[in-house]
Amino acid sequence: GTGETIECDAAVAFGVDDVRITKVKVAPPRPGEVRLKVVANALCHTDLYTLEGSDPEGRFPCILGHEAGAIVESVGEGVTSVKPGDHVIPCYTPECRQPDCIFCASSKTNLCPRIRTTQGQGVMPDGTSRFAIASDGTPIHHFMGCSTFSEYTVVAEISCAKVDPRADLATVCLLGCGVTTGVGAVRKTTAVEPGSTVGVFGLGAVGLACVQAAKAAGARRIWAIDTNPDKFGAALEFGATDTLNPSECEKPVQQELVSRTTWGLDYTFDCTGNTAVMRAALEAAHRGWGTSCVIGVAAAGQEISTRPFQLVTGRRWVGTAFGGIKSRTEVPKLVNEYLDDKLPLAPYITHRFQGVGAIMDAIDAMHSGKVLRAVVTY
Ligand code: NAD
Ligand code: AHE
Ligand code: ZN
Repeated sequence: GTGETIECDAAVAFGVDDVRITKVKVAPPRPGEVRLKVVANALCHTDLYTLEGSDPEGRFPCILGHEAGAIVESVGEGVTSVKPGDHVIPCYTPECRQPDCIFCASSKTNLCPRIRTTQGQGVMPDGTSRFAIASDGTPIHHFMGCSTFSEYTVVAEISCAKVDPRADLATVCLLGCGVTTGVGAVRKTTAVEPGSTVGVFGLGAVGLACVQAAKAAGARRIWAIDTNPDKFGAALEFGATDTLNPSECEKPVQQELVSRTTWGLDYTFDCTGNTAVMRAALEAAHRGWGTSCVIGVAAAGQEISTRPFQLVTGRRWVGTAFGGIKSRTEVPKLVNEYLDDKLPLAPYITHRFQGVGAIMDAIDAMHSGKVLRAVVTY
Protein backbone atom coordinates (compact mmCIF):
# COMPACT_ATOMS: atom_id res chain seq x y z
CA GLY A 1 0.00 0.00 0.00
CA THR A 2 0.98 3.62 -0.32
CA GLY A 3 2.13 5.27 2.86
CA GLU A 4 3.22 8.58 4.17
CA THR A 5 6.16 10.69 3.15
CA ILE A 6 9.22 9.61 5.13
CA GLU A 7 11.73 12.11 6.49
CA CYS A 8 15.27 10.76 6.80
CA ASP A 9 18.95 11.56 6.37
CA ALA A 10 20.71 11.45 3.04
CA ALA A 11 24.06 12.51 1.60
CA VAL A 12 22.93 15.16 -0.88
CA ALA A 13 25.33 16.30 -3.60
CA PHE A 14 24.51 20.01 -4.02
CA GLY A 15 27.21 20.57 -6.63
CA VAL A 16 30.68 19.47 -7.69
CA ASP A 17 32.51 18.04 -4.62
CA ASP A 18 29.82 19.47 -2.33
CA VAL A 19 28.10 16.68 -0.39
CA ARG A 20 26.28 17.39 2.85
CA ILE A 21 24.24 15.19 5.15
CA THR A 22 20.77 16.65 4.85
CA LYS A 23 17.21 15.89 6.03
CA VAL A 24 15.18 14.86 3.00
CA LYS A 25 11.57 13.90 2.34
CA VAL A 26 10.99 10.67 0.45
CA ALA A 27 7.51 10.48 -1.10
CA PRO A 28 5.62 7.20 -1.22
CA PRO A 29 6.05 4.98 -4.29
CA ARG A 30 3.76 5.67 -7.26
CA PRO A 31 2.44 2.91 -9.56
CA GLY A 32 5.23 0.54 -10.63
CA GLU A 33 7.57 1.92 -7.97
CA VAL A 34 9.03 0.56 -4.75
CA ARG A 35 10.23 2.42 -1.65
CA LEU A 36 13.29 0.86 -0.06
CA LYS A 37 14.94 1.07 3.34
CA VAL A 38 18.62 1.03 2.38
CA VAL A 39 20.58 -1.27 4.70
CA ALA A 40 24.08 -0.83 3.34
CA ASN A 41 25.82 0.91 0.49
CA ALA A 42 29.27 0.47 -1.06
CA LEU A 43 30.89 3.34 -2.93
CA CYS A 44 31.85 2.81 -6.56
CA HIS A 45 34.27 4.96 -8.52
CA THR A 46 31.35 6.08 -10.71
CA ASP A 47 29.76 7.87 -7.72
CA LEU A 48 32.94 9.93 -7.37
CA TYR A 49 33.13 10.53 -11.13
CA THR A 50 29.68 12.11 -11.10
CA LEU A 51 30.41 13.99 -7.86
CA GLU A 52 33.56 15.52 -9.35
CA GLY A 53 31.61 16.82 -12.35
CA SER A 54 32.92 14.41 -15.00
CA ASP A 55 29.53 12.88 -15.92
CA PRO A 56 27.77 14.53 -18.88
CA GLU A 57 24.49 13.29 -17.38
CA GLY A 58 25.33 14.54 -13.88
CA ARG A 59 22.74 16.87 -12.34
CA PHE A 60 22.69 18.63 -9.00
CA PRO A 61 21.31 18.56 -6.42
CA CYS A 62 21.19 14.78 -6.47
CA ILE A 63 21.47 11.75 -4.23
CA LEU A 64 24.26 9.50 -5.52
CA GLY A 65 24.85 5.82 -4.68
CA HIS A 66 24.10 2.73 -6.77
CA GLU A 67 25.73 -0.29 -5.05
CA ALA A 68 23.42 -1.24 -2.22
CA GLY A 69 21.42 -3.81 -0.32
CA ALA A 70 17.92 -2.85 0.79
CA ILE A 71 14.62 -4.03 2.24
CA VAL A 72 11.29 -3.20 0.61
CA GLU A 73 9.38 -0.72 2.82
CA SER A 74 6.28 -0.27 0.65
CA VAL A 75 5.17 -0.80 -2.92
CA GLY A 76 3.12 1.26 -5.34
CA GLU A 77 0.03 0.20 -7.23
CA GLY A 78 0.44 -2.75 -9.56
CA VAL A 79 3.72 -3.96 -8.10
CA THR A 80 3.72 -7.76 -7.93
CA SER A 81 7.33 -8.99 -8.03
CA VAL A 82 8.31 -7.71 -4.57
CA LYS A 83 6.49 -7.05 -1.29
CA PRO A 84 7.34 -5.25 1.96
CA GLY A 85 10.10 -7.08 3.83
CA ASP A 86 11.73 -8.58 0.74
CA HIS A 87 15.49 -8.17 0.42
CA VAL A 88 16.56 -6.55 -2.83
CA ILE A 89 19.59 -5.23 -4.67
CA PRO A 90 18.62 -2.11 -6.62
CA CYS A 91 20.08 -2.29 -10.13
CA TYR A 92 20.89 0.60 -12.46
CA THR A 93 20.32 -1.71 -15.40
CA PRO A 94 16.65 -2.68 -15.12
CA GLU A 95 14.96 -5.70 -16.70
CA CYS A 96 11.37 -4.97 -17.73
CA ARG A 97 10.64 -8.40 -19.24
CA GLN A 98 7.75 -6.92 -21.24
CA PRO A 99 6.77 -8.97 -24.29
CA ASP A 100 7.62 -6.04 -26.57
CA CYS A 101 11.13 -5.50 -25.15
CA ILE A 102 13.53 -6.84 -27.78
CA PHE A 103 16.45 -6.18 -25.42
CA CYS A 104 15.03 -8.25 -22.55
CA ALA A 105 14.11 -10.95 -25.08
CA SER A 106 17.66 -11.13 -26.45
CA SER A 107 20.35 -13.22 -24.79
CA LYS A 108 22.93 -10.87 -26.36
CA THR A 109 22.35 -7.89 -24.05
CA ASN A 110 21.18 -6.67 -20.64
CA LEU A 111 20.55 -3.11 -21.83
CA CYS A 112 16.80 -2.81 -21.25
CA PRO A 113 15.95 0.73 -22.36
CA ARG A 114 12.50 0.93 -20.70
CA ILE A 115 13.35 3.72 -18.22
CA ARG A 116 16.79 4.80 -19.49
CA THR A 117 15.78 8.28 -20.68
CA THR A 118 14.21 9.44 -17.42
CA GLN A 119 16.90 7.66 -15.40
CA GLY A 120 19.52 9.75 -17.23
CA GLN A 121 17.50 12.88 -16.47
CA GLY A 122 17.54 12.07 -12.77
CA VAL A 123 13.80 11.52 -12.41
CA MET A 124 11.39 8.62 -11.98
CA PRO A 125 9.73 7.14 -15.09
CA ASP A 126 6.78 9.57 -14.76
CA GLY A 127 9.19 12.50 -15.01
CA THR A 128 9.08 13.60 -11.37
CA SER A 129 11.27 13.17 -8.28
CA ARG A 130 10.38 11.41 -5.02
CA PHE A 131 13.04 13.38 -3.11
CA ALA A 132 12.91 16.90 -1.68
CA ILE A 133 15.02 18.90 0.76
CA ALA A 134 12.98 18.70 4.00
CA SER A 135 13.51 22.33 5.02
CA ASP A 136 12.34 24.05 1.83
CA GLY A 137 10.86 21.41 -0.49
CA THR A 138 13.47 21.80 -3.26
CA PRO A 139 13.30 18.69 -5.47
CA ILE A 140 16.43 16.54 -5.57
CA HIS A 141 17.47 14.50 -8.62
CA HIS A 142 17.67 10.72 -8.55
CA PHE A 143 20.87 9.02 -9.80
CA MET A 144 21.24 5.89 -11.95
CA GLY A 145 17.75 4.81 -10.89
CA CYS A 146 19.09 3.97 -7.41
CA SER A 147 20.09 6.96 -5.18
CA THR A 148 21.17 4.79 -2.30
CA PHE A 149 23.14 7.45 -0.36
CA SER A 150 19.86 7.86 1.54
CA GLU A 151 18.24 5.91 4.36
CA TYR A 152 15.17 5.54 2.13
CA THR A 153 14.89 5.68 -1.65
CA VAL A 154 12.31 5.01 -4.36
CA VAL A 155 13.15 2.93 -7.42
CA ALA A 156 11.25 1.30 -10.29
CA GLU A 157 9.97 -2.21 -9.64
CA ILE A 158 11.88 -3.36 -12.75
CA SER A 159 15.12 -2.23 -11.08
CA CYS A 160 14.70 -4.49 -8.03
CA ALA A 161 16.52 -7.83 -7.97
CA LYS A 162 14.92 -9.88 -5.18
CA VAL A 163 17.59 -11.88 -3.37
CA ASP A 164 17.80 -14.66 -0.77
CA PRO A 165 17.21 -13.03 2.64
CA ARG A 166 19.92 -15.24 4.19
CA ALA A 167 22.58 -13.21 2.38
CA ASP A 168 24.13 -10.37 4.41
CA LEU A 169 23.06 -7.19 2.62
CA ALA A 170 26.14 -5.38 3.90
CA THR A 171 28.22 -7.83 1.82
CA VAL A 172 26.12 -8.71 -1.22
CA CYS A 173 25.58 -5.00 -1.88
CA LEU A 174 28.81 -5.38 -3.89
CA LEU A 175 26.76 -7.30 -6.45
CA GLY A 176 24.84 -4.09 -7.20
CA CYS A 177 27.72 -2.92 -9.38
CA GLY A 178 31.46 -3.51 -9.15
CA VAL A 179 31.83 -7.25 -8.65
CA THR A 180 28.94 -8.14 -10.94
CA THR A 181 30.41 -5.93 -13.65
CA GLY A 182 33.88 -7.50 -13.55
CA VAL A 183 32.54 -11.05 -13.28
CA GLY A 184 30.05 -10.50 -16.12
CA ALA A 185 32.69 -8.88 -18.36
CA VAL A 186 34.75 -12.07 -18.11
CA ARG A 187 31.95 -14.63 -18.17
CA LYS A 188 29.45 -13.04 -20.54
CA THR A 189 30.81 -10.11 -22.54
CA THR A 190 34.07 -11.83 -23.53
CA ALA A 191 33.49 -15.44 -22.42
CA VAL A 192 37.11 -16.07 -21.40
CA GLU A 193 37.89 -19.76 -21.95
CA PRO A 194 40.22 -22.14 -20.08
CA GLY A 195 43.89 -21.71 -21.00
CA SER A 196 43.50 -18.04 -22.00
CA THR A 197 45.91 -15.24 -21.23
CA VAL A 198 44.34 -12.15 -19.66
CA GLY A 199 45.43 -8.58 -18.84
CA VAL A 200 43.49 -6.45 -16.36
CA PHE A 201 44.24 -2.71 -16.32
CA GLY A 202 43.15 -1.06 -13.06
CA LEU A 203 42.85 -3.13 -9.90
CA GLY A 204 39.93 -1.58 -8.06
CA ALA A 205 36.95 -3.80 -7.25
CA VAL A 206 35.95 -3.99 -10.92
CA GLY A 207 39.43 -5.05 -12.06
CA LEU A 208 39.88 -7.50 -9.19
CA ALA A 209 36.53 -9.08 -10.05
CA CYS A 210 37.88 -9.59 -13.58
CA VAL A 211 40.96 -11.26 -12.09
CA GLN A 212 38.80 -13.44 -9.82
CA ALA A 213 36.49 -14.49 -12.66
CA ALA A 214 39.39 -15.07 -15.09
CA LYS A 215 41.00 -17.38 -12.55
CA ALA A 216 37.69 -19.24 -12.11
CA ALA A 217 37.36 -19.50 -15.90
CA GLY A 218 40.70 -21.31 -16.04
CA ALA A 219 42.86 -18.54 -17.48
CA ARG A 220 46.47 -19.71 -17.70
CA ARG A 221 48.12 -16.35 -17.18
CA ILE A 222 46.60 -13.22 -15.64
CA TRP A 223 48.51 -9.93 -15.79
CA ALA A 224 47.46 -7.44 -13.12
CA ILE A 225 48.36 -3.90 -14.18
CA ASP A 226 48.12 -0.79 -12.01
CA THR A 227 50.06 2.41 -11.41
CA ASN A 228 49.42 1.93 -7.67
CA PRO A 229 51.53 -1.03 -6.49
CA ASP A 230 49.48 -1.24 -3.27
CA LYS A 231 46.89 -3.10 -5.38
CA PHE A 232 49.15 -5.99 -6.36
CA GLY A 233 48.79 -7.98 -3.13
CA ALA A 234 45.02 -8.33 -3.52
CA ALA A 235 45.39 -9.12 -7.23
CA LEU A 236 47.82 -11.96 -6.50
CA GLU A 237 45.43 -13.32 -3.85
CA PHE A 238 42.59 -13.27 -6.38
CA GLY A 239 44.68 -15.31 -8.84
CA ALA A 240 46.88 -12.96 -10.86
CA THR A 241 50.08 -14.64 -12.06
CA ASP A 242 52.03 -11.47 -13.01
CA THR A 243 51.97 -7.83 -11.94
CA LEU A 244 53.05 -4.80 -13.94
CA ASN A 245 53.35 -1.14 -12.99
CA PRO A 246 53.19 0.98 -16.18
CA SER A 247 55.05 3.82 -14.45
CA GLU A 248 58.04 1.51 -14.04
CA CYS A 249 58.07 0.30 -17.66
CA GLU A 250 60.64 1.80 -20.00
CA LYS A 251 58.40 1.20 -23.00
CA PRO A 252 54.67 2.03 -23.26
CA VAL A 253 52.80 -0.66 -21.32
CA GLN A 254 51.27 -2.26 -24.43
CA GLN A 255 54.72 -2.72 -25.99
CA GLU A 256 56.03 -4.12 -22.75
CA LEU A 257 53.19 -6.67 -22.61
CA VAL A 258 53.48 -7.62 -26.27
CA SER A 259 57.21 -8.16 -26.01
CA ARG A 260 56.87 -10.19 -22.81
CA THR A 261 54.13 -12.43 -24.27
CA THR A 262 55.28 -12.60 -27.94
CA TRP A 263 51.96 -11.61 -29.53
CA GLY A 264 49.88 -10.06 -26.75
CA LEU A 265 47.03 -11.28 -24.58
CA ASP A 266 43.87 -13.17 -25.52
CA TYR A 267 41.65 -10.87 -23.42
CA THR A 268 42.28 -7.45 -21.91
CA PHE A 269 40.02 -5.31 -19.72
CA ASP A 270 40.15 -1.58 -19.07
CA CYS A 271 38.97 -0.97 -15.51
CA THR A 272 40.34 2.57 -15.18
CA GLY A 273 38.15 4.88 -17.30
CA ASN A 274 41.34 6.44 -18.74
CA THR A 275 41.15 6.57 -22.56
CA ALA A 276 44.93 6.20 -22.96
CA VAL A 277 44.69 2.99 -20.93
CA MET A 278 41.79 1.81 -23.12
CA ARG A 279 44.07 2.23 -26.14
CA ALA A 280 46.93 0.42 -24.41
CA ALA A 281 44.57 -2.45 -23.49
CA LEU A 282 43.39 -2.78 -27.10
CA GLU A 283 46.95 -2.70 -28.43
CA ALA A 284 48.07 -5.29 -25.86
CA ALA A 285 45.49 -7.73 -27.26
CA HIS A 286 46.73 -10.68 -29.31
CA ARG A 287 47.27 -10.34 -33.04
CA GLY A 288 44.61 -12.24 -34.96
CA TRP A 289 42.07 -12.78 -32.20
CA GLY A 290 42.63 -10.70 -29.05
CA THR A 291 39.55 -9.06 -27.53
CA SER A 292 39.72 -5.91 -25.43
CA CYS A 293 36.78 -4.92 -23.26
CA VAL A 294 36.12 -1.34 -22.15
CA ILE A 295 34.57 -1.28 -18.67
CA GLY A 296 35.87 2.03 -17.31
CA VAL A 297 33.73 5.13 -17.66
CA ALA A 298 35.53 8.06 -19.29
CA ALA A 299 34.91 11.72 -18.46
CA ALA A 300 32.73 13.94 -20.65
CA GLY A 301 34.44 14.83 -23.92
CA GLN A 302 36.98 12.00 -23.84
CA GLU A 303 37.26 9.80 -26.94
CA ILE A 304 39.18 6.62 -27.75
CA SER A 305 41.52 6.16 -30.69
CA THR A 306 43.94 3.66 -32.18
CA ARG A 307 45.29 2.87 -35.62
CA PRO A 308 42.62 0.96 -37.56
CA PHE A 309 45.46 -1.45 -38.41
CA GLN A 310 45.06 -2.78 -34.86
CA LEU A 311 41.56 -3.97 -35.76
CA VAL A 312 42.46 -4.97 -39.32
CA THR A 313 44.98 -7.34 -37.81
CA GLY A 314 42.36 -9.10 -35.80
CA ARG A 315 41.86 -7.33 -32.50
CA ARG A 316 38.32 -6.70 -31.33
CA TRP A 317 37.18 -3.75 -29.22
CA VAL A 318 34.08 -4.39 -27.12
CA GLY A 319 32.47 -2.85 -24.06
CA THR A 320 30.15 -3.75 -21.25
CA ALA A 321 27.59 -2.22 -18.88
CA PHE A 322 26.98 -4.14 -15.65
CA GLY A 323 28.94 -7.01 -17.20
CA GLY A 324 26.07 -7.88 -19.52
CA ILE A 325 24.26 -9.30 -16.49
CA LYS A 326 20.45 -9.29 -16.64
CA SER A 327 19.62 -7.75 -13.31
CA ARG A 328 16.45 -9.38 -11.99
CA THR A 329 17.26 -12.79 -13.48
CA GLU A 330 20.98 -13.08 -12.83
CA VAL A 331 21.87 -10.97 -9.76
CA PRO A 332 19.91 -13.35 -7.46
CA LYS A 333 21.97 -16.21 -8.94
CA LEU A 334 25.20 -14.41 -8.10
CA VAL A 335 23.92 -13.98 -4.54
CA ASN A 336 23.34 -17.75 -4.44
CA GLU A 337 26.91 -18.34 -5.65
CA TYR A 338 28.09 -16.15 -2.78
CA LEU A 339 25.97 -18.16 -0.32
CA ASP A 340 27.42 -21.39 -1.74
CA ASP A 341 30.97 -20.05 -1.14
CA LYS A 342 31.62 -19.99 -4.88
CA LEU A 343 31.95 -16.21 -5.19
CA PRO A 344 33.92 -14.72 -2.28
CA LEU A 345 33.04 -11.07 -1.61
CA ALA A 346 34.66 -10.34 1.76
CA PRO A 347 38.16 -9.67 0.32
CA TYR A 348 36.86 -6.61 -1.54
CA ILE A 349 35.62 -4.92 1.62
CA THR A 350 38.64 -3.05 3.00
CA HIS A 351 36.68 -0.41 4.94
CA ARG A 352 33.42 -0.41 6.90
CA PHE A 353 31.54 2.59 8.28
CA GLN A 354 28.37 3.03 10.34
CA GLY A 355 25.56 5.53 9.72
CA VAL A 356 24.58 7.44 6.60
CA GLY A 357 26.66 10.39 7.90
CA ALA A 358 29.77 8.25 7.38
CA ILE A 359 29.29 8.51 3.60
CA MET A 360 31.45 11.60 4.03
CA ASP A 361 34.24 9.53 5.65
CA ALA A 362 33.90 6.84 2.99
CA ILE A 363 34.33 9.44 0.23
CA ASP A 364 37.48 10.74 1.96
CA ALA A 365 38.81 7.20 2.31
CA MET A 366 38.21 6.52 -1.40
CA HIS A 367 40.68 9.29 -2.25
CA SER A 368 43.44 7.57 -0.25
CA GLY A 369 44.13 4.86 -2.86
CA LYS A 370 43.83 2.20 -0.11
CA VAL A 371 40.16 1.36 -0.61
CA LEU A 372 38.79 -1.48 -2.69
CA ARG A 373 35.25 -1.18 -1.39
CA ALA A 374 34.08 0.91 1.57
CA VAL A 375 30.70 -0.30 2.83
CA VAL A 376 28.53 2.06 4.85
CA THR A 377 25.83 0.36 6.93
CA TYR A 378 22.97 2.74 7.79
P1 NAD B 1 38.75 2.27 -8.60
O1 NAD B 1 39.03 3.72 -8.58
O2 NAD B 1 38.56 1.55 -7.31
O3 NAD B 1 39.92 1.49 -9.39
C1 NAD B 1 40.59 2.03 -10.49
C2 NAD B 1 42.03 1.51 -10.47
O4 NAD B 1 42.69 1.95 -11.66
C3 NAD B 1 42.86 2.02 -9.29
O5 NAD B 1 43.47 0.92 -8.61
C4 NAD B 1 43.89 2.93 -9.95
O6 NAD B 1 45.13 2.94 -9.25
C5 NAD B 1 44.01 2.29 -11.32
N1 NAD B 1 44.57 3.17 -12.34
C6 NAD B 1 44.36 4.50 -12.52
N2 NAD B 1 45.05 4.95 -13.57
C7 NAD B 1 45.71 3.91 -14.10
C8 NAD B 1 46.59 3.75 -15.19
N3 NAD B 1 46.93 4.78 -15.97
N4 NAD B 1 47.07 2.51 -15.46
C9 NAD B 1 46.73 1.46 -14.67
N5 NAD B 1 45.91 1.55 -13.60
C10 NAD B 1 45.41 2.76 -13.32
O7 NAD B 1 37.47 2.09 -9.53
P2 NAD B 1 36.37 0.92 -9.65
O8 NAD B 1 35.24 1.22 -8.73
O9 NAD B 1 37.02 -0.40 -9.62
O10 NAD B 1 35.84 1.23 -11.14
C11 NAD B 1 36.72 1.10 -12.24
C12 NAD B 1 36.17 1.81 -13.46
O11 NAD B 1 35.04 1.11 -13.95
C13 NAD B 1 35.69 3.24 -13.22
O12 NAD B 1 35.96 4.00 -14.39
C14 NAD B 1 34.19 3.07 -13.06
O13 NAD B 1 33.51 4.27 -13.33
C15 NAD B 1 33.93 1.99 -14.06
N6 NAD B 1 32.74 1.14 -13.88
C16 NAD B 1 32.07 0.77 -15.01
C17 NAD B 1 31.02 -0.12 -14.94
C18 NAD B 1 30.29 -0.57 -16.17
O14 NAD B 1 29.20 -1.11 -16.07
N7 NAD B 1 30.84 -0.39 -17.36
C19 NAD B 1 30.62 -0.60 -13.68
C20 NAD B 1 31.34 -0.22 -12.55
C21 NAD B 1 32.40 0.66 -12.66
N1 AHE C 1 26.48 8.92 -17.53
C1 AHE C 1 27.66 8.59 -18.32
C2 AHE C 1 27.72 7.12 -18.61
C3 AHE C 1 28.10 6.36 -17.41
C4 AHE C 1 28.17 4.88 -17.73
O1 AHE C 1 28.62 4.45 -18.79
N2 AHE C 1 27.70 4.09 -16.79
C5 AHE C 1 27.78 2.65 -16.89
C6 AHE C 1 27.68 2.10 -15.54
S1 AHE C 1 28.95 2.65 -14.45
C7 AHE C 1 28.60 1.85 -13.03
O2 AHE C 1 29.51 2.16 -12.08
C8 AHE C 1 26.61 2.07 -17.68
O3 AHE C 1 25.97 1.12 -17.29
N3 AHE C 1 26.34 2.61 -18.81
C9 AHE C 1 25.22 2.23 -19.61
C10 AHE C 1 24.12 3.23 -19.46
O4 AHE C 1 23.03 3.03 -20.01
O5 AHE C 1 24.34 4.24 -18.77
C11 AHE C 1 27.64 9.35 -19.62
O6 AHE C 1 28.67 9.32 -20.31
O7 AHE C 1 26.61 9.95 -19.93
ZN1 ZN D 1 29.32 1.43 -10.13
